[in-house]
Amino acid sequence: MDIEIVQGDITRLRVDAIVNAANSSLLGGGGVDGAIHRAGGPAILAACRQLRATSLPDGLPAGQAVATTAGKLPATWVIHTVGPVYSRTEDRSALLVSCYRQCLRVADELGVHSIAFPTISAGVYGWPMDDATRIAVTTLRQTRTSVERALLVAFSESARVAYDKALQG
Ligand code: AR6
Repeated sequence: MDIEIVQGDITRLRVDAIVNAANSSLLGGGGVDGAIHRAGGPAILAACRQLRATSLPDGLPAGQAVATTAGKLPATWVIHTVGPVYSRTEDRSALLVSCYRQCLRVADELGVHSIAFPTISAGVYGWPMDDATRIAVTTLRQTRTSVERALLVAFSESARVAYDKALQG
């Protein structure tokens, strides 16, 4: 899989799937989650509500992933995942690794060729940017998948620098 860093707004990307850093409720929030629902329109929330009413009555656990329509977005799919909240006392990195792996598993099931990831857990959930980007790059490199192209979306200059460093490591 080819891994590229791109700077900007994930909602603008014309790829087969974009990943949402959601919360377990799947019913929206701030950060990239808010941006995706705003730009994609009500079809995404309707699909999330449908999932909650059927297969996910208790919500989506951290480390798991599930796909919905991307509504009005240029992408075809939104793959929702729930990152772990960062803890200074407990190592939750296995859950963050799982987010990337599960997103690629869902992408494979959908026949996705290109996917874009935000820096899962690095916003509201408090994960240090250097570590979050290192885990993203390492996990994508180590996961076997049919996806051909993964974009890592840097939403800030500091994220771009961190990704560049992680890619060189
Ligand atoms: N495009 C790309 N990246 C973005 C965008 C965007 N439009 N907007 C923000 N980011 P966060 P989390 C970056 O907080 O830490 C929500 O309320 C942002 O700069 O969106 O996993 C959910 O509902 C950061 O680097 O997700 C959950 O409750 C990265 O995306 C909670 O936040 C992730 O930041 C999840 O927290």
